[in-house]
Amino acid sequence: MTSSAVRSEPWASGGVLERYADWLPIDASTPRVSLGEGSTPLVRARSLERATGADEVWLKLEMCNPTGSFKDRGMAVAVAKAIEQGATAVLCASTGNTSASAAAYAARCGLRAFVLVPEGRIAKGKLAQAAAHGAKILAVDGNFDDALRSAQRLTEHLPVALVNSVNPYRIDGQKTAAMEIVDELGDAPDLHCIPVGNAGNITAYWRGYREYFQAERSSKHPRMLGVQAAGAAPLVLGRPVEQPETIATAIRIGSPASWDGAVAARDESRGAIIAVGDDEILHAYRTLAGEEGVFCEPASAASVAGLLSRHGDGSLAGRRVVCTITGHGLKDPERAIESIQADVVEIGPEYEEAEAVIREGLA
Ligand code: AN7
Repeated sequence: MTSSAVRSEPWASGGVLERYADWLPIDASTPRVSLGEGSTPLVRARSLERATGADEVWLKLEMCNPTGSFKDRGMAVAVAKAIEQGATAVLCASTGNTSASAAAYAARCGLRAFVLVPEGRIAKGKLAQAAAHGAKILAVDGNFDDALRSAQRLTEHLPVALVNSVNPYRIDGQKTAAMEIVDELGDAPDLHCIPVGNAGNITAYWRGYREYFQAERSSKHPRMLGVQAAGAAPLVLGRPVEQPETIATAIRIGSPASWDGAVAARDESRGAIIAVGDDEILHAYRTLAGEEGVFCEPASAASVAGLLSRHGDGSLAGRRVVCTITGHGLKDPERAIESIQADVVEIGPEYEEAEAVIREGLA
């Protein structure tokens, strides 16, 4: 197969700038930046179908993007546009995944990356990614909201491109996930569940669903169910939270930048934004890993926790549901070790000891 034939296949890993070029604010002069993001798996979740009574529950595995989170879709577009506009450096504030993604795409494109992260409050895997890709890491003695405020001011004064989701190209890149879902299912789902932190992604999905509906690629809009952690739920409370707290560090955000986008997604879709407790998040986290084979990070499990909290009573008969699984469980191994009881037996090097344990396990 020639390379151009590979590129023309919708499932080939040409990335979102290739696959969704017609839907993005790009032209022939925009570099086709890609690490093969997008075209992520959409898999059925039978245990959630049983719990909710829904005809179909699908998981959109955005954790399968190249750096292990949904951020890569938007980062590919934001970095491409930054290069097109002459930038040589990118900057972001991050609870971890944005910094991992920015660092990776910057490394690939020969740009400098500066990332501001709340010190001690980002998962180790994400920090390792930013370090591995050679980003300059600014460990902020404050929370994400403080870091984002600084990041926005810094980009006003310095020749660096801001690649947080306040950058509209991030939203455009991320909306392609909703388009992929419609392309794969043949229509929009009835309900879409998604974790909400800085609120860029719910804004992006809603834009993707709307644009596809307007272009008659789908016959309906889904209701959007945004899910926040109870200790970091400004959109549920209707006001910013000064000291957000949750074990789901990715969504430990008190003052979401895309507040209006999230509210519009909620109201225009006749959906809801709800809060779930850390215990519910951890329950969903364990269920996804143990019963579906999907090891995501806690923030990602919030979408499923929200689905179960609203519809765990089996009220979704006849409906088709999609949950976005935003980030990979390997990013936060410490949380997994702390909150999932490992089934470990210590044995000597002899064959017989291993055999005895396995015989007992099979019994
Ligand atoms: C796994 O990386 O904000 O509502 O700085 O990493 O679009 O913010 C991450 C957010 C959900 C929430 N799931 O998405 C960051 C950052 C995971 C995340 C969210 C994030 P938004």
